[in-house]
Amino acid sequence: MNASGVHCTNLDELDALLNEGVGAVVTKSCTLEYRVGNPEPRYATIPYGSINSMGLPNNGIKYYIDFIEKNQAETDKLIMLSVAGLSKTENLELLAIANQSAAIKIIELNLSCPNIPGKPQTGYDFDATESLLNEAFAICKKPIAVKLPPYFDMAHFEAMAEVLNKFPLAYVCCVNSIGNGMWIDTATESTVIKPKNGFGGIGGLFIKPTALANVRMFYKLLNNIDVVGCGGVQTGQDAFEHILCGASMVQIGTTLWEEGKTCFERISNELAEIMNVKGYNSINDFKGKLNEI
Ligand code: RRO
Repeated sequence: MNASGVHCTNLDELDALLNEGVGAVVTKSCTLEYRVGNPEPRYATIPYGSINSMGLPNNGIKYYIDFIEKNQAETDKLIMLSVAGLSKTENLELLAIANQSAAIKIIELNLSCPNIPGKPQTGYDFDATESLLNEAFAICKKPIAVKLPPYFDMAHFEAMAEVLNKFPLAYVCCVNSIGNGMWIDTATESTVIKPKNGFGGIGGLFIKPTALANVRMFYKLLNNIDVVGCGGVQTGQDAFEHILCGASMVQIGTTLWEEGKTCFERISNELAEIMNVKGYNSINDFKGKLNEI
């Protein structure tokens, strides 16, 4: 599936994804109202990946609910609504609105947008995450998943997993971009994106080791919650590695942005070829079965 934020902000992009070889589609993280986002340039291609500070540009929740109401009944692909309120109150309002629509089957709650000036990521505040999820599950009776930021410390993996294990989450997606990195153009002696003085979320091959570690750790620490892998998937081999770490599904962000929607078929074919060579018939034959030497 696509990673939220890439190829899923407007109807043309969403319709195109539905017609492509994707397993599922997730919409751009939305707020209650339309947001123009941060000033451009706000995405840059860099060696081994990307840097972005889009600033949550989106068309408002109603736009995405309309898309799901129009399309979910006609497609066998699951369409997930991604929500990213700028406050707990906004998140709860978004979930309450989503709860009203019969067409919505699952919601991905984004706890990890790194690019809003002055707004820390909820996923780095364990108490705030627990409090939000407590109220979210009280308000919203639909399956809820979370998109997490990357963690870098064993104590943080354990603290977050302890919180997440208290809730019947549909899945946990690891990882959003690595927040607040920087890339510099030496020729111009300049940052490459404009918002936040050049600080932005890092994605792409750069972050595969961090993504794999997060998938692996949450796969081991979570009880009966699926892990979805995201980060650095350029090839079928990368997808294979995510699944080996424990991912049940894989999201593609930077590669989709750079290559376009044909990446799904290419990566699926490459993954199928690896499975064929290894004699695997289903991802359950190797999911989570990483050899730890
Ligand atoms: O829109 C963004 O700036 C953005 C979001 Br909401 C997110 O979750 N992750 C990201 O890298 N960019």
